[in-house]
Amino acid sequence: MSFDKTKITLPEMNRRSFLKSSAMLTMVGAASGSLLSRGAQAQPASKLTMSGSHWGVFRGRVDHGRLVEVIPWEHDPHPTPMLEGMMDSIYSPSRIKYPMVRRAWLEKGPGADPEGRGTGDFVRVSWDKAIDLVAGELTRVRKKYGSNGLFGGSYGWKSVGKFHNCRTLLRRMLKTTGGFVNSLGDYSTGAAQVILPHVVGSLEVYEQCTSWDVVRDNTKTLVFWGCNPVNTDQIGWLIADHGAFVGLEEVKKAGIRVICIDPIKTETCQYLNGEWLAPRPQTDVAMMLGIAHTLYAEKLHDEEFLKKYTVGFDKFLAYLIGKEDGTPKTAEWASKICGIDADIIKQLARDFAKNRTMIAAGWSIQRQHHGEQAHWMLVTLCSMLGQIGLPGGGFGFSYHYCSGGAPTATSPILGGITDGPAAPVTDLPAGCHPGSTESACQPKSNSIPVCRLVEALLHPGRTIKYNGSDIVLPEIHMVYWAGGNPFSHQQNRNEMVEAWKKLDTFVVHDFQWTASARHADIVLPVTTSYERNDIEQLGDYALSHIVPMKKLVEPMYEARSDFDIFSDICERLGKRDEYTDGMNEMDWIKSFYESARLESRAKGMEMPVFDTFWESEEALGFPVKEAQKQFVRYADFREDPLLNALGTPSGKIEIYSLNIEKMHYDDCPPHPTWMEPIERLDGPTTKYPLHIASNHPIYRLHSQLCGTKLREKYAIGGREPCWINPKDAEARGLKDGDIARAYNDRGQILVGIKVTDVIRPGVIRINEGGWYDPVNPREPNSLCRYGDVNNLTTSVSTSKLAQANCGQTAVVEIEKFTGTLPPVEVFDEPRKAG
Ligand code: PGD
Ligand code: PGD
Repeated sequence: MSFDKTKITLPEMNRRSFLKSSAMLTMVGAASGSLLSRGAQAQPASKLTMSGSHWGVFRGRVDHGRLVEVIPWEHDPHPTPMLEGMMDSIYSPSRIKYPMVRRAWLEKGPGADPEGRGTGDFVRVSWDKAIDLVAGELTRVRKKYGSNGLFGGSYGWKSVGKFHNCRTLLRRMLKTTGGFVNSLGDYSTGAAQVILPHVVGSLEVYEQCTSWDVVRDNTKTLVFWGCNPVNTDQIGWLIADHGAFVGLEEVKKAGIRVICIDPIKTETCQYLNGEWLAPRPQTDVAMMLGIAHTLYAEKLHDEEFLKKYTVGFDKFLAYLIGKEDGTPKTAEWASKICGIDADIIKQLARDFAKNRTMIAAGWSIQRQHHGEQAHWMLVTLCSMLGQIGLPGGGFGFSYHYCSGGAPTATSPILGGITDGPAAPVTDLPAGCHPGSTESACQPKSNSIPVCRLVEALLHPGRTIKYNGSDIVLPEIHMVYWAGGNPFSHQQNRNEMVEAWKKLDTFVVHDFQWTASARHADIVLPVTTSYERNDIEQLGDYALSHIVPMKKLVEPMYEARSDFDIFSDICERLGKRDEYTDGMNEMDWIKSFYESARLESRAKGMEMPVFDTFWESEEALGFPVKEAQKQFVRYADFREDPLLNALGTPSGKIEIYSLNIEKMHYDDCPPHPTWMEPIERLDGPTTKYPLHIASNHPIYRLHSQLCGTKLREKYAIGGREPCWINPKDAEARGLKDGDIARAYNDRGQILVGIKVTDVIRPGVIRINEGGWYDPVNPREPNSLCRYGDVNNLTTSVSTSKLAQANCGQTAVVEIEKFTGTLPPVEVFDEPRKAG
């Protein structure tokens, strides 16, 4: 090789297999023993092809054109069992085979029989016809309603790969051919990513954390606050590196004290033998205030830190001690709300202050009504503790996501396909001409907060507040989705189904018959990433390798890549060359690699030429510097707060925000505040007795893989599982394996019962991502047979500040299902597809 092996390495061709262990690497195994895989078996080195996924790097064994084996990469410290499901996603019966159009739409035109969406009455059409229909409808809608009539925000996940990035490819097509309405923010951190720039001057939720090595060597108390990395670090937005599992193992070996604050005794808590504290869900801000009050009352807070690195503590203090509203936020006050004993709250304050404490927070605590307050209050609490910027102290908001805390390698950033040049101006105000520089003639930003699409469909023209600005919700007639599954991720399914009836046309690209595809008018079958070539980096934070993602098998049935489909649509609209830049799949992949090669040269490293890399069947590794292993978040700010000022107006941590004060929002005051959510367990106005924790699933990435054999590992009676505490189960006459109906005013679903004492009384767990399967789609509030939890959640937004989703806000009742069990149908092709 012509490159410096000491700096960049293609690992030795040592193809050991973890296949045997892959199936056994269950979460249960993780909870009881080592998280790292060992004892790999030797495998023959032939016919294996490398690729990558949200679940890790792997090699696929192909026999007579069929993928028969998936072997986790030998350098993966903790392969996930989800890789098994990945293989099945190619061959599962839920695969979309051909372009399909809803019969009423095809025969009677856009908007016909909107109640028929989801009934499965599809007609197969040729690709030519499908492309004509989509191109024609884009033209019709834009001509009649302008680009504001077309929503292309297409929020959601996709597959890994820098080229076949379907959401970006969709936006590129929509931009190239005219304008469209886009989306703002995301469902993961919708509230935190809007509030934290006001508080610490950056999104923070996606920033690197203090490294696991530093935690191991310095932290005395490690708190997982609504945070379950053993589950959620199984996946990556890029290819998962699983570096967090190495960190967790080190923490365990070091014997660090671990406290888990969570209504569920999580896999992380069990693995690390943590102390489990189970507050009422949605009451974390009150509990944090109780700790903060104790710190202040017992003079344990760090005045020096507050003075030097923060602004607004005095105003917050008036609230904390009750000067502002007459209610001191004592541990006793907090205890009544959160259900944790006041003495425990006080002891937490003392322990946190006296020991080096790292608080690792997950994101469920902000996916709730008034979710902005949780992370703001957590930063405030850590500011009072004064350990931010010290080794092993402060907070970390991404330890549970894509292995935050795994040290970052010195590697080039691998570029990817972009959404192209700025959108042509199609909706100019009257009297303006294209290219005008007058401010009144600038195109309006037509983006809406990501979870407000349903509100826009139901209330076009309504003005909503958003982070200091006003947004007029557009009148949308056509929705286009490629990547993401809105009939899984959006809250209040029945409201959404009603809203969708307002649409003329809904187009979906996917490779499986998700509920979104079933509710579409035009469904286009795409390839999985195992049926095409691509390239990707390993580890969102680690960025340790560049991985060749080589095609394993030919496309199934008539599936085509999103890129090819969009290229054809652009051709119909006279824009093919602008869209493709005259390049094909391999040209693009090579161009990304070559740019990275140039960048790496500037960093003093020499990557091999593309062909060598591509043919090597190996991931290209980059070095990790010692400084990265010793990374401490906010150390530079602590060292010199003037030189390394934060991106806030004051350059400091803002415990009180003048910018938020100016917004005058009644649901987001200018300092962290406890506010009752619209509903919660034992809340003052709550109608139903059980809270649902709609956590992220152990064996799925949201709804991805739900349509595969992996379901056999967790489904109960063929339904999505529902964890329930023995006390709550007994009170309702429920036992393991029963099928039950969970319901509230918004919807009803069937679930399979799992009785377990790792969940707090009063709370049930039904994971998000179960496929929506209404018994009769034409009937309002139809029973969902499989168990899509978003039938039960509320679509209210967090506040006027972030307008984010509240997936974790829902209370329900549950009862044994005694009727005739309707069969689950959602995992097969729609009934009348053909
Ligand atoms: P996924 O199941 O990942 O869910 O919602 P999201 O919509 O992201 O959907 C990805 C879809 O893209 C799948 O249908 C997959 O088949 C498809 N896909 C994959 N690769 C390709 C490709 O190459 N081309 C095309 N065209 N399609 C492809 C997730 C969202 O749910 C998120 S991120 C969060 S954090 C929220 N979490 C919760 C929650 O905690 N609680 C509740 N109640 N609700 C939530 N909803 C949110
Ligand atoms: P959740 O599972 O929703 O994960 O990361 P996030 O941290 O949001 O919640 C984490 C923990 O919070 C759970 O143990 C839950 O019991 C607890 N919890 C729920 N409500 C409360 C509460 O009110 N208070 C407290 N203290 N705890 C509470 C999600 C992240 O995971 C995201 S956004 C994505 S997109 C990825 N999704 C997946 C996935 O779908 N599947 C897996 N296996 N891994 C993922 N990783 C990522």
